[in-house]
Amino acid sequence: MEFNTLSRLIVISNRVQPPGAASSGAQGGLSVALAAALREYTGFWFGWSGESTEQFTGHINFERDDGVTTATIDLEDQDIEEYYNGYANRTLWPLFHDRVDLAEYERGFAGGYQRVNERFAETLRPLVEPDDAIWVQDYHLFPLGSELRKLGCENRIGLFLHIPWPARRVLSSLPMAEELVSTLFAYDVIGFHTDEWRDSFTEYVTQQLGAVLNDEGDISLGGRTIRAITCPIGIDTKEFVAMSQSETAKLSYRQMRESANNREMIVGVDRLDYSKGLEERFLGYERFLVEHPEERKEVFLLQIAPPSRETVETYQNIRTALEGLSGRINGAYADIDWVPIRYVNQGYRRDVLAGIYRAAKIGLVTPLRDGMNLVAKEYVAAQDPEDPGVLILSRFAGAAIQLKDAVLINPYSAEEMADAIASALRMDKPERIRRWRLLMDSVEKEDVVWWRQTFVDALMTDDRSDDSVDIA
Ligand code: GDG
Repeated sequence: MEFNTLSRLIVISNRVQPPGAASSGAQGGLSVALAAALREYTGFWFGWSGESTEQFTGHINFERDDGVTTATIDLEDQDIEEYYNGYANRTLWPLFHDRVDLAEYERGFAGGYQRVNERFAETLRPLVEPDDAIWVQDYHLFPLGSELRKLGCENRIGLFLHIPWPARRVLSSLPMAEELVSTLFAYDVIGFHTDEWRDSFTEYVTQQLGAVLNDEGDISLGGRTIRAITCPIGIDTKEFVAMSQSETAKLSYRQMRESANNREMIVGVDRLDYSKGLEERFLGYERFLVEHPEERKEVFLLQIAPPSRETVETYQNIRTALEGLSGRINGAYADIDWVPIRYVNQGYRRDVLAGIYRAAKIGLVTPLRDGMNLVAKEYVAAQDPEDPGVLILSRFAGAAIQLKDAVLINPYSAEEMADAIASALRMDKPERIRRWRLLMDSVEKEDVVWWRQTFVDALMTDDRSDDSVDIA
């Protein structure tokens, strides 16, 4: 089927956030990207409202906002605790980011996760028409495809995973991992940001579950054949470039430069999450200050880190650790007219952020593990083509595969980070422009529209001879 003859697209994600609110507050990368993709389709975006209810009723609240129809349901407190705070945030998220030490295995979490996926399927099923394509987002909803099949859904159903797929031995530590991963064979297409995540998935299902990889690259198990594709997400580049030239962005750029007082600014922008490598970033920057005392008052680090998942203890711990670390570094090196780290725990409007990115000589993006990382791409898109800044990027972000012309570093090495900061500050303009053009080329070509088209095309192309609908 041709992409533009698609009748409707139903996108499903854990949280649905009103797209009109995307310009303010701390939006996750996913919600911003989905709002942009959905604006061009009929269909709707289904998921949790973020609200709780005493008893789950299955009532759906439809709204139309900024060109996108949303359909949301409220969940019970117990659902939120077990499914969202529990299995999604305390089990799967740390595990899929290689933090087995932080992963919590509770049967109650797994039960709540399964129950909410069933509730999603039962509520959504009556809204699905035969020609709809269904696109499920992320690790919160792994079993949803299989639950929809049980209810007789024969539609094309795809899943996109926004986070890494872990190594087989890491995933093997999850109780019932095989059962969970088997449910993924209810999908037709599964998308990953990088070949590494896709290959890791393929290795797990072939080695652990006995699935068979055929010559075309499709994978079969239990009478179902699925396609695993690499399809890196992008940003809405045109929109972001336009936003970086808006009056608000210009004002925030000017204010930032004035407040920098002729010093160079290094910027980091991240949800406050242990996967983003913020402690290592502060330590790498401290190392730079130690090794380059002459640069001390010439530069400062602005770290914007809006709090996230605050009810989860590991997130409270990382917040406390960062407060301590930034306080210690500032205490050790600050002078009456200079503070080395400006550490800010609040979110800013996206157009304000765009101006801030543009005012920074260095974008410091150093996750320890990250499915993609959209901040790296936003930083590139916001730069002044005549005088762009330098992107320092972790090798362990999915984005490093596309953004090869950034200064790529190992975020665990404070020395490497310190060297990268020093060389970025010294980098001459022709070299900065050369690198930026190559980075921008990628950010422009593989933007969010390309991502959505690539995934939906793969979802709608059924050239496999399988028995797709015989699934329980
Ligand atoms: C997951 C994966 C993958 C941050 N602070 C503010 C703000 N943000 C926005 C950024 C960016 C987004 O949040 C963060 O995107 P990331 O890609 O870094 O990360 P996750 O939220 O972890 O998202 C990730 C992504 O899904 C998409 O597939 O890239 O690997 O973990 O857009 O700008 N936005 C505003 N104010 C802030 O202060 N408005």
